[in-house]
Amino acid sequence: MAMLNFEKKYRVKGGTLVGGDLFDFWIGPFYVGFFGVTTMFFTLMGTSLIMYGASQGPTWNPWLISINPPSVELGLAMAPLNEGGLWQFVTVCAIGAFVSWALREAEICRKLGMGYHVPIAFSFAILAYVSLVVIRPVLMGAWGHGFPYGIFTHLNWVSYVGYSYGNFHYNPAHMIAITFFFTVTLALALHGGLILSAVNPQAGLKVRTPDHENTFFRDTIGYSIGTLGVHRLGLILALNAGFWSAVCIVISGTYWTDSWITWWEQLSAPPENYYQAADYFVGGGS
Ligand code: 07D
Ligand code: 07D
Ligand code: U10
Repeated sequence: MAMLNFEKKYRVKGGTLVGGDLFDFWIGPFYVGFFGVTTMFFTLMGTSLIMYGASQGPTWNPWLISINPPSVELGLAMAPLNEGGLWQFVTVCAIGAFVSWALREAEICRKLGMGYHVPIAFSFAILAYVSLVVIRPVLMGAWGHGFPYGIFTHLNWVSYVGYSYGNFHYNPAHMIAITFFFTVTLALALHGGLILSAVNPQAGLKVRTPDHENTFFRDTIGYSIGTLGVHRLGLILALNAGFWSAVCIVISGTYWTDSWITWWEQLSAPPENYYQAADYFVGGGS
């Protein structure tokens, strides 16, 4: 009830980025806004195109439907509709829908007088997606390097691309990204666990304060990051997980085209003129 009263008070006009009062209204629980309309437009377009692609065969099995990018030979040209053109249109619609969604979030933040942290966070997911289907394909010179839009086919793509670079686990940015993903999971488990243990006690026990929460970690590991700090940490860990994911895929096939295993060998192997260089310095530059 409190929630509904609050909504009644805050649902007033203003704060939009585009469109003024035109779409400044709610439908049921959803705020619409200019970017709500563009979100719906791109989502409906994109979904219809995927449906059309599915209707062209060979299957209606949702696990197996796949909208494939054009062949690599086509380069960065526009493809005929049934030979990758659909994938190109779906990609435009997907980016249109994701960016619209982020901007709609930003308008809602403005209306509420809040920071832009959530849309900024979502923009890192969008960056990861755009790095897969735009940045890397453009750098490599062909839309064919994007991933296919299908549940199983996109898994095949990840596996294929992974093995194309030997062992993808040796990609240093992939290591950093995975470490952030694991760390953010650990952090959320600790945070969720700590909050529930303090503020959702068993019947008969008192709710505990942030002092208890701080003391738990000071007793355990000697330091507490604090109630605000843990949220800053969570956000920064999650943004880094997305950012380093984008990096790990963009550098594969561009900066490094060989197996990722050899990237490490190259680091430890002496350069060709290593011994000459050593002699040079030992000899005092003579
Ligand atoms: C829980 C929020 C809800 C979102 C959900 C996803 C669709 C797709 C479309 C039939 C956490 C909704 C799904 C709208 C239907 C068609 C054409 C988010 C939550 C429930 N993947 N991926 C999945 C996407 C990539 C990889 C599942 C999207 C990259 C691996 C789902 C994208 C790479 C595995 C899915 C994307 C990659 C998956 C669960 C976009 C590297 C799995 C996702 C737009 C990032 C897992 C069968 C989930 C699975 C899985 C969606 C991109 C790897 C179908 C929308 C190319 C290894 N991916 N994915 O819970 O079970 O996300 O696959 O970039 O093992 Mg994927
Ligand atoms: C791209 C999703 C963006 C989503 C958006 C929103 C909708 C709406 C609607 C629900 C980035 C979509 C919204 C559609 C839905 C409703 C209503 C998120 C994206 C904008 N890997 N690997 C990663 C691990 C191996 C390989 C990333 C682990 C193998 C390749 C991450 C392991 C080989 C690529 C990661 C492992 C391999 C990756 C993915 C373990 C295969 C990538 C997370 C334990 C043989 C990809 C940018 C991510 C990447 C990627 C983790 C193993 C290959 C760090 C833990 C060794 C080719 N891997 N991997 O990026 O970096 O999320 O993509 O073995 O391309 Mg890997
Ligand atoms: C957090 C938190 C916290 C909380 C919280 C949460 C984080 C401490 C206080 C939140 C967390 C949770 C609730 C937990 C669960 C969440 C997850 C596990 C994350 C994943 C979430 C999901 C899987 C759910 C996803 C659901 C979604 C995205 C909703 C789907 C809704 C829509 C598609 C509608 C969107 C609305 C829009 C775009 C605008 C309004 C539009 C309409 C209502 C439709 C009408 C359309 C129009 C007016 C436009 C007309 C269309 C046009 C012009 C197009 C025409 C084009 C043609 C081609 C025909 O920390 O605090 O607690 O709770």
